[in-house]
Order: sequence, then C-alpha cells, then structure tokens
Amino acid sequence: MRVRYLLGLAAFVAAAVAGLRLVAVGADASSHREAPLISQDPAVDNVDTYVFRTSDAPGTVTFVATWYPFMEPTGGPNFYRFDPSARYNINIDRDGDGIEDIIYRWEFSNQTVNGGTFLYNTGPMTAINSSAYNLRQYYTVTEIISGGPTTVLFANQLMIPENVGPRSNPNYAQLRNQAIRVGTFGGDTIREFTGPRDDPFFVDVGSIFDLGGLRPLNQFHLIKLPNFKGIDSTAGFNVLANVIQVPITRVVTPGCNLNNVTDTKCTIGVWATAERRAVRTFNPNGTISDSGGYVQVSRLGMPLVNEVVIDLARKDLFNASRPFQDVTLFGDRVLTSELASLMPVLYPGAVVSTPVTNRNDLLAIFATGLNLPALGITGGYNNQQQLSPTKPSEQIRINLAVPPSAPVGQGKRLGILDGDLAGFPNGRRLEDDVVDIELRAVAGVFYKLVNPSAPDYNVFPNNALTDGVDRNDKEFLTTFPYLADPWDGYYRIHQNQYQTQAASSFLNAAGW
Ligand SMILES: [Ca+2]
Ligand SMILES: [Ca+2]
Ligand SMILES: [Ca+2]
Ligand SMILES: [Ca+2]
Repeated sequence: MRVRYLLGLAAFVAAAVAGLRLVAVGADASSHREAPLISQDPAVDNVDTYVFRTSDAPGTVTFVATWYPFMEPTGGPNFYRFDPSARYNINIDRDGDGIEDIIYRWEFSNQTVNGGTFLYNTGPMTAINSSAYNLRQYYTVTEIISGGPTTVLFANQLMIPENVGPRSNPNYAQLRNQAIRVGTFGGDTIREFTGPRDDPFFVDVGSIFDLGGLRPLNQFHLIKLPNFKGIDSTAGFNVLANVIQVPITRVVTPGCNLNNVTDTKCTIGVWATAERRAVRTFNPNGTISDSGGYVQVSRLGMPLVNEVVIDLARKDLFNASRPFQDVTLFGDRVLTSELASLMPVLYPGAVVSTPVTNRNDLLAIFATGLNLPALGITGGYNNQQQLSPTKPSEQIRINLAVPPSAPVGQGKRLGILDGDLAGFPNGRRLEDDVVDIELRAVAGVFYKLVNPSAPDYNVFPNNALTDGVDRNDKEFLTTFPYLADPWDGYYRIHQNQYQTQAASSFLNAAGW
C-alpha cells in the first residue's frame, strides 16, 4: 500500500511539475519545463498564449504569445532576445479542422552598434532609437492567409530594450509607448508590440512542486503542513512577448454576426508555435550557422495540455505536432485523466473522487469547445460546429460574439465558473486564474454542465481547489499592450514577495 501511495505521489508530482510549464526558480531556466527537448531551448519555449476581445478598442481581438520562462531581470550584460534563427507564430483556425488559416509571424535580426565594448547600453536610453542602445534587435511581422495574400505588416522594427535599471532606462513607459506599432491595412487598423514584459502568469509552483501542495489546503494534504497564503513563484520575472490587435472581422469566418452568440462562424481556435531550421552547424571560429527547412519545435494552445494530458514519452512529439494530428497521435490520452485519479490519493478524504475515464467534459474544454445549454446558451458556445462531426484538436477556442465583460485585466478571475462568459475557457484573458480553473475542472466541476444526468461534482472542496495565488504581481495596463512593463534589474529583490505575503510564522520557519 505504501509503495502504491509513493508511486501515486511520484506520478502526481511528475504531472504537476511538468504541469505548470514553468521552470524552477533560476536564471538558467533549464529544468522542469513541459517537455525534455524544449526545456533545453528557452528562447523558443512558449510560456503562455492568450486571446481576448478588447474592451478599450471595440471590435478588436488581441493575441499574445509569451516566450522564455523565468527571465531574470538582472541577466546582463547580454540580457535576453528572440532568436534570429527561429521564427515565431500565432496560428488561427477559423473552421475547426485543426489546420491554421491565418498566421501572424515574427522574425528577428540582431545589430551591435559598437562591438568594441561589452556594454548592452553605453549611456541612458532616453528614446527607443537612442544611440546608447548598443545590442539591438529588429523584427518583421507578416500576416499569412491560407489561400490569400501574404502581407508584411511591420518591417524591420527596432525592438524596445530590456529594462536594465533607472540609470539606463530613466523613463521606460515612454520607451514602451514609442515601441507600439500602428498600421492600416485595407481599412483595418492593426496594433503590435514586441519586447520584454512582466510575466502575466501567476502560480504557486514552489508549493505545487513540493508533492502537489496547495498552501491554503495544506491541512487536507496527505502530508500536512500549516495552511498559508499562496506565493507567486513567477513574481518579479519577465518574459518576451508578441502582442497583436486586429479587427475581429479580419480573423473570423466571413459572415460572422457578432451580435449573435450562437453564430459558430464567430468562433476561432488559436495556438502559438516556434520553428527552427533543421540543421545547426557550430563553426571553428565561434559562429553558428543554421540551414535547411523550418521544423516546428514548440507548440502551445490551452495551458496544461502537454503537461498533464500528454505522457512523457510523447511530450517532444506534441511540440512538433499540429492540431489536426491530435486524434491520431494523442487520442488515447484525452478522455482518460491521470490527474483526476491522483487527486483523491493526495488529498485523502477531502477531494471527492471523480470519473477517470470518458471525461467528455475535459475533451470539450481542451479539444472541441463547450456547449452550455445548462447556462441557457443553445447552438454551441465556443465549439466549432462548422464541421460535422466536430473534429477534436487542442486549441484555445473563443466565441468572439461574446462581448468583453470588463476592462482589460479586470474580468472575473474564475471566468465561466463565476458566470463571466467572456473568460477562460472562452479564450484566455491575462487575469484568468487558469491554474484554479483547471484544477477545479479536473476535479469535475464542469462535469454536470456537459453531462446533465450525471452526479454533480461541483461540490466542496473540489470547487474550492486553489494554489492561493489569485492575481498577477503587477497591475496590467489599461491600454495596449496591456502586459505590464518588465521588472528592472536594479530594484529586483525576489525575497520581497515572501516578506510581503507570508505570515511571520512562515518567515521564522524559513529562517528569516
Ligand atoms: Ca513551453
Ligand atoms: Ca482551418
Ligand atoms: Ca508577473
Ligand atoms: Ca490561482
């Protein structure tokens, strides 16, 4: 029995560790990410993907892809940049076949203004094109429409520098505003921003790594500890971000009626990918050259899928695969939830056991989109019923006919679970607490919505599972690009988060 428990714990931890796709706290960001190969290649490692309707810009949708997990703000003198040998994509499927119909693509090039110094910047950077900005990166954004035109939206744009500190960046907000690109294409206004940002994701991965612990529920755990507030493990870390905002009519199936939430033409699916060239050569003079065709090395739509749903043996394959292949390659993993079987083991006598097999509620959330007649929405909520039968594939689905419910960053963190139909899993907003929502989803709180005649698992504590971290550590911006400015290297002290959030007994236990 004891061996079985330990095996269960080990499996849960493996799932949870990989599950939150974030690395252990450390500047090298080299471990614990969701798949073996991508964990060695952080510059092309997707951190998160977001898509939401934008309340401050009516009629638009905003897409966000973040990269480079746990970017340490003090990481000079080279700091962090996108990889010029890779290309970064946000993919949109508008008919539900698992094949992208629109791609927004970012490609990069580097420039060193003065190679005779080791400095990232040679003085204060008071404007984005300051001559003191030495290690520069430029980027081009292209829109590729399947069967339609390819349009260069923004060519050779200078990327905003890192937030080095108050001497180097006396007014970072000013630089950020200079780095917002705006263009008009066929009458459509498109906004774009690329560069370092505060990581908008929030999670207590430090506790979850420790045998699946949820600090506020420590007394329910198999191995009890005093209850505590959650601690945001990503607090004070940055990511690299691509943010693009376009009119909804540019990305949905033509004819979508945005005043009709039952119009399936208004639902799209979204995921981000990174691609590298097939061959890399390390040259004797210290340079690297890449050649050959592009190969996909990273993929991220819905949070947690490659981490908890896909088994270790196929995680690298998932990163190389495309949504239309999901049923063939991973179909056996979708309807059976390994994590659901482990929750009652880890929280014995507390978490109510939920079905492990035939989890069509999880299939709907992750792979087909939801129908919610129980909430009075008939004709589909965010499933893509343009195909019959619906073809399952893992994407973030969003019904863009659902209007925004709040200013950007201020929706209800539990989204649909709190009656906010504009929130996760209808798209994904910055403020959506996807860790809590997905913990509760695995614990069955959506089960009865999808299976009306089934028992109700939306009961305590299944519907109260939480890591205790409810929001980001920085306020989101109320206007584009919404993600908060990156933490700077000078003022960053990671211990601050513990000292402001933890109880004195916790600090004593930690030896502070
Ligand atoms: Ca990743
Ligand atoms: Ca398609
Ligand atoms: Ca943050
Ligand atoms: Ca949370």
